[in-house]
Parts: sequence; C-alpha cells; structure tokens
Amino acid sequence: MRGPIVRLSPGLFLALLPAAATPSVVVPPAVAVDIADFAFGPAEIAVAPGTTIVWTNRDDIPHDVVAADAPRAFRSAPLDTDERFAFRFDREGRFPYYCSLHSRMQGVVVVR
Ligand SMILES: [Cu+2]
Repeated sequence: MRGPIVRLSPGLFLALLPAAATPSVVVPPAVAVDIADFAFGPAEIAVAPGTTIVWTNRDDIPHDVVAADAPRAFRSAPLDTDERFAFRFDREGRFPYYCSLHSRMQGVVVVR
C-alpha cells in the first residue's frame, strides 16, 4: 500500500525498509456455490471470516445473488450462463440471500 509522499531522513528510511520488504501477500480462501436447476448448491454453507464465495450460474437463464437483510451487503447483476459473482465475507454472522428473479431460490452463508 502506498501512503502519501513524505520526506524522511535517510536513517528513518532505512529503519522502515525491513517492514516494507516483508512479504505480506495472503490469498484468502475461496469457496464455490453453483446456481443450477433454479437452486443454490449448496443452499447453506459455513465458512471462516475472510472467505470469498464465488457463485456461478450454470443454468441457461439469468439468476442473481441478493443479500436478504438490509442494508444489503451484496447484490449481483443478473448473471448469464457461466457468469460469476464473488463476495468476501469478513464479518461473522448469518447472511441469507436469494435470487430476485425467482424469489423461491434462497441460500444462506454462515460465517463463523
Ligand atoms: Cu433465479
């Protein structure tokens, strides 16, 4: 991450170098949920905080993925066949969602 440009004395600059050089790339886990035959599969899934859920529409008609609780944490655009939507769940809790095009299509992400 780049902060604002500031002038540092050479000594201070060197003092900061080790921290800046430490590798800190962490790839968070991702979990797949398929949308097929007018259903989310699995309809209920439990993940650890920081997990990204990736929904993929396997049907040949559009579906979307919309958080049920207000304020909505996520809302995808309508997904065509094989299109995906991803959302990272950082907070613990129970997050019901549905397809706004077919409201009987419902799912839940439990983060714990
Ligand atoms: Cu749908």
